[in-house]
Amino acid sequence: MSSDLFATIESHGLRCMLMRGGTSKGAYFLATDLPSDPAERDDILLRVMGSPDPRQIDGIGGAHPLTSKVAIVSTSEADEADVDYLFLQVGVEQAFVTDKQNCGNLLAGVGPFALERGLVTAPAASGATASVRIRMINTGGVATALFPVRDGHPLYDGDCAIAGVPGTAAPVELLFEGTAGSTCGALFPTGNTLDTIDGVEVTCVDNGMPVVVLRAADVGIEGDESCEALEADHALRDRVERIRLAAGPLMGLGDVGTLTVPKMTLVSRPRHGGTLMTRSFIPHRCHDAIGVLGAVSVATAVLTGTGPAASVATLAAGGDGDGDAGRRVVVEHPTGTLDATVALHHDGVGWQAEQSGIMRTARKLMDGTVFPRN
Ligand code: NQM
Repeated sequence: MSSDLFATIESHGLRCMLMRGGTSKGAYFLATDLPSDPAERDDILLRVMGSPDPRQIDGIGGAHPLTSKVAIVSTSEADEADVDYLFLQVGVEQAFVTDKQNCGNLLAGVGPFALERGLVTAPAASGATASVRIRMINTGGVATALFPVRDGHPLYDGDCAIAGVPGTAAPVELLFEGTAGSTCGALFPTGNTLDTIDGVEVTCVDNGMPVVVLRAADVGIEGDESCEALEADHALRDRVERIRLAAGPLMGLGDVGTLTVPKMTLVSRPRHGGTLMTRSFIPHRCHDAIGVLGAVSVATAVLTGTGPAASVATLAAGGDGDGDAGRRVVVEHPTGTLDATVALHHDGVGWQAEQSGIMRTARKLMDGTVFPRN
């Protein structure tokens, strides 16, 4: 028996805002506009996005994992947050909707969306900055989004450029707390900063996103190949997937065959003056850039000073953003660089990650009613 809301959506459509969040794009909904039953909700979302279909031709999905994403936002009951954000990855070719990972890129749109929908208010003064505390439901942890507002509304235009997005837009600063062990329960879920899987040295790390970091050279590539070339290399993809499937149980994730985590990041020496070069499989398509929390996790691996990431990194000595807010790691990726600031220290017993920060932009693309296909 379907809920009344389900029936109403079938006949009248569903209120939806399409936003670019960082280098991803997704459909943003108020939780109250969607059925509370996850099976009903997922059924609607698959039909909204047009999945399963490699082109998502009969829906609003963009035919790639980075553009087949959903953010569900509601007022938070938690003292430490203003709003709750649930991220859902919607399969493109396969009919799945999963909450087993977070997305720091779509997160960039959550503060502006919450303001657009009246879940939070912002200072009216021109030149003011809104601050929205966002509880990340998928993983725990709180992100604070800081973005400019005008007359109490989000300001989308600005002069902040991020790699992977043409032009410039208003900055959205994201500050993270409590992301260590977000999905795996521990920052270094195997208990080590260096393991060997299938003969390859890896660091398994989860500072907001479970990631397996390995040296590109150890799987026979340079590390700066194009995504097209990497996706066409089936032997490489099989090798990387074998390592991923073996890493899953070691990271406390169990059988990850049908999960979108852990992500796989192949690292090599920096080519453009950054800290290190990356190519990320998320987990089967190659990322045009790198995920936000994925980058925070890779930066965390760098800062331990051990393992594949540290072995290829050129980290500016001392001074490079060092301080309470953390250390800056410039992560090179296929379309540019992403700066992640991570505060990490070893307390004599283990590594502790306190906070991290990253700069994104976001933009409202469309606000209206979406009609799920039949
Ligand atoms: O790691 C892609 C993205 C992401 C996730 C993915 C992300 C993050 O770029 O926080 O942003 O790894 O699936 O949107």
